[in-house]
Amino acid sequence: MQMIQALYDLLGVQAGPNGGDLAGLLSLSFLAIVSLGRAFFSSGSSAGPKALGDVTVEKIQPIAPESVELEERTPPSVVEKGPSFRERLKRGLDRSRQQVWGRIGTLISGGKLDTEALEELEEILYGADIGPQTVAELTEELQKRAAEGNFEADEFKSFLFTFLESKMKTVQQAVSPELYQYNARATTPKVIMVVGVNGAGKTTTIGKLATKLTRQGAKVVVGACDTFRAAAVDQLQVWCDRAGAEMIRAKEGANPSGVGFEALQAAKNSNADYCILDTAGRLHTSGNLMDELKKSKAVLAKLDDSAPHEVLLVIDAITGQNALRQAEEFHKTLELTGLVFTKCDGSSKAGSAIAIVQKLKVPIAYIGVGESVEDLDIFSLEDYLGALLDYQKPLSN
Ligand SMILES: Nc1nc2c(ncn2[C@@H]2O[C@H](COP(=O)(O)OP(=O)(O)O)[C@@H](O)[C@H]2O)c(=O)[nH]1
Ligand SMILES: [Mg+2]
Repeated sequence: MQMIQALYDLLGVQAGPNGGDLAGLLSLSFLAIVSLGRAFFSSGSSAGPKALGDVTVEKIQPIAPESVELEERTPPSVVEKGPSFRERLKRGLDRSRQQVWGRIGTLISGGKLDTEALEELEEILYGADIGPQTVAELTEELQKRAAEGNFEADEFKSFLFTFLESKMKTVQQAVSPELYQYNARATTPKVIMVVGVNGAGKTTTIGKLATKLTRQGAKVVVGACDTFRAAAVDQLQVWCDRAGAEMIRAKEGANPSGVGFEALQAAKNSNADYCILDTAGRLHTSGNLMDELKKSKAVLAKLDDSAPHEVLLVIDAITGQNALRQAEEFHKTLELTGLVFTKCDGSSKAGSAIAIVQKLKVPIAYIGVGESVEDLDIFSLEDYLGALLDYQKPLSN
């Protein structure tokens, strides 16, 4: 089991509940061999940048992440030994836990919930950004449960866990496994379009995701469609160099949808497994961001009518209530397939995640708790709610 875990770690994959079975081990071994084989065979063919209209194709050879020297302004790729992902997530949710979920418990004393306590409960829950519908449902359920009596602290937490889990579980099951695990049998590139407002963490998330996928042996092409900021393209380039991903870039101010098109074309030509598109969060022209993104999305269908296969919205977890409005607007125009919550290591407003998943019926795919590759992980509902409530779900048999 230790050996399997080490292999999972090497490949940057989180071990699932069946992490110990032989089939899993064999498939991982296969991925490891494919990965090594790719690195070996690609080392001899170095192609310089190629011009493609106003789009330049930079061919970057895979390099081992640890062989890269850190530059001053480059994103961190090496994690210092420190708290685990779960611990950082728990720390990031400290404020929510103390100010919201922990306080609710103290309102129910002796298994009762009087009128005064009920009012306070509603106020706390509204401040938690979980949305009015969930507040109403939770208040009603809590009242019912408190009336039954014997509502002890541990039981209270398990009640909240079960309630919140039931609100998100079905939606969460819709996350595509190919977002985490590269499918070596796929014949066309999986196209992932990443959207979100400026500063949400799109470029960083793409860098981390590209690294996780190339570590599994996948071939990744990244399109730098945020053509409005030269610095954003350079930042992405650093990540792609590290990840061993090919990056398609254009001149500053070029048409973003054109870059997306060229990136997918390049991904198809080189039989890539993934084509990930970084997009702008704000336009430096009077144009409308949503129209631009809609166009960027539509143009991909000319090359693959099922593309993009994923449209991920990156949300800064500190955003709070405004996050739901943001998500609604992006979803209306782009039909999101997944969410990524970043900066959950800060004092995040955790409740908005619950409200967004419930309202939009779009699952959270990834969660970020820092700036390095290891700080992005698959969203686990159980871990998230466990950290939020400081509760460990009993093992089911
Ligand atoms: N603490 C923390 N910082 C993050 C996380 N994700 C991104 N960032 C930082 O947030 C800033 C904006 O990220 P960037 O990827 O450039 O955002 P973009 O404008 O959406 O592309 C950068 O300084 C990132 O290093 C995270 O999960 N935790
Ligand atoms: Mg960016």
